[in-house]
Amino acid sequence: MSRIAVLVPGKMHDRVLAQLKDRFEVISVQRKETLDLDAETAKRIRGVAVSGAFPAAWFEQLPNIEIVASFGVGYDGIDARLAGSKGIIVTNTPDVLNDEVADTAIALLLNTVRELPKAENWLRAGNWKPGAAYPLTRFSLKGRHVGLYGLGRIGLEIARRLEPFKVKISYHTRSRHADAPYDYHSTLKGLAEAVDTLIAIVPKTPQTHKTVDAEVLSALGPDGIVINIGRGWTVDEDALTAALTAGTIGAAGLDVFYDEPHVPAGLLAAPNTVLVPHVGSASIPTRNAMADLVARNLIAWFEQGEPVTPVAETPARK
Ligand code: A2R
Repeated sequence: MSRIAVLVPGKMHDRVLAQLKDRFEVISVQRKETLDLDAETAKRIRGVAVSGAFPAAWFEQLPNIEIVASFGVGYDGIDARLAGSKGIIVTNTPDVLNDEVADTAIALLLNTVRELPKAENWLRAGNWKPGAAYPLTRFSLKGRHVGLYGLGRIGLEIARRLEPFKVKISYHTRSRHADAPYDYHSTLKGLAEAVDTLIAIVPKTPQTHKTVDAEVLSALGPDGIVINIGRGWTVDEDALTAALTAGTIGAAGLDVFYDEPHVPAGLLAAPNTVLVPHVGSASIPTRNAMADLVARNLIAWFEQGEPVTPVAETPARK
């Protein structure tokens, strides 16, 4: 019996490939707007494992796909509604990365507040000599009021980790989360007015585009700190650069950028920034867990007829 054909466009975690190769015929192709596939091969493909975007044109090229298993929790690169309308399942990798991303968020926050990367550079540059000390940091986490923009799976883990730091915690989401013991604000501007530290952990959607804008930044105030661990799409980078440069806010820690891997020169030059290259979930154990979930989704679909973690916009079964 011939094996089910699963397409892998572009780069994919080795652990996904190894598990898929055990059970399926894996067809790897380069990631291009139009995939390099003859019509016969394209017709045989029933599943896809992808990391990053899945352009809408690929749906046209692959008439018999049943499932697109995406590596990562955000699936903004896939038109899930379109997939759903075609009866195609999209899966992502939620939960298995919550702890890692939340840990990274706390590290980014502390590094931004206490300037540890700068202090280390200072030491490595040979500045630590008798009588010389790294300057006291302007900010402390003590007494801060942290606002979470997003209180989903990851946001909640960040909030829980913040509790022992004895900071006040508030949040903004579209709807109040009744079981969350934090102050709710129905607008992002209202949250920014109430807090001095904003952590963004929302998905990339039309509604979240550049919502951390000049107005929100100015509401945070001159001692304000912005941390973004969700998507670069959410922050107006020009407004952030201007606010940091003018001292409208105090500091920013960013893991994600609008047009990765491009980091705007203005942000690189701006004072008081900690900039890291989208490493929120990027540890070997967590990426392994994400890889296993990608593979499990495809295997569960083809062997049991039910994926493990389908996204809300697409069917959970055919
Ligand atoms: O709005 P709600 O109550 O559904 O809360 C969700 C919130 N959210 C928003 N908040 C305000 N305005 C919006 N337009 C808006 N859209 C969504 O973001 C919820 O609290 C949170 C998303 O939570 P989850 O869906 O559980 O996502 P998770 O796993 O925490 O990951 C968040 C994002 C991913 O989509 C990736 O882009 C990134 O983190 O790695």
